[in-house]
Amino acid sequence: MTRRSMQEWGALAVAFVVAGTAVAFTVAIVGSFLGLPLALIWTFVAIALGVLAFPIFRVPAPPAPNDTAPAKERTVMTDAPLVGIVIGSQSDMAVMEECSRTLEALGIPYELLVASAHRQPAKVDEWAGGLAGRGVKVVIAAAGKAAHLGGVVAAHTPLPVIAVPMKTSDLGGLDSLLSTVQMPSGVPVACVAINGARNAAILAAQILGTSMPECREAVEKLKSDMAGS
Ligand code: RP5
Repeated sequence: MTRRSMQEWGALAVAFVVAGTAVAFTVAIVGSFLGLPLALIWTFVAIALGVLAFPIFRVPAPPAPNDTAPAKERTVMTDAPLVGIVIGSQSDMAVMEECSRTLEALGIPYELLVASAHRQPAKVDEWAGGLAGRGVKVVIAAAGKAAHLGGVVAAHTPLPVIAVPMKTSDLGGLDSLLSTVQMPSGVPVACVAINGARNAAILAAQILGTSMPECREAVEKLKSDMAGS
């Protein structure tokens, strides 16, 4: 039963209760031959319906978004992505759209996955472990708070990983920055600025540019445009 139909049933039951009670007391007051017995029966029916209607009106509260909201699956896919972007939460999307836009402007195909290192570790492991075999060359991982996503991805792929520490409401992103940048020796993660989505895309293009002339040229044009020349 949908939430709407439950509410409709609840409204109907309450209307029935009100109408029944009104009829019962009208009959009792007018003093018809049925009188008090009918009034009592109606009152009992009204109370019973009221009790039944109560749980119908108790629509379950939606789950807290941070606890159980399912993250979206791959939200952008191309046939032959060169860059794999993973973001820890849908809430990171607004900032990371600049990363996607920059890659698009540079003509670099990418895919984007929403997956949390904490809530969906198996999904992150599987995705990261398959990237190199699918021809992806660089990974961008964006996460906030105790931001382990970049490190977890780096643990599962030989590809270079660029991390974007997300700005947070509690600590302004310093939490994300330190969690991301302080990787122990042996598992490097390149880290751009807090919310540095655009720089992550440009750095990915520069890495690609070391072996792909078209990417290097795209970066050269970007730099030239920034210089106003
Ligand atoms: C991290 O925790 C995410 O990358 C996000 O930046 C932060 C908060 O996530 P939500 O609670 O908004 O899903 O995992």
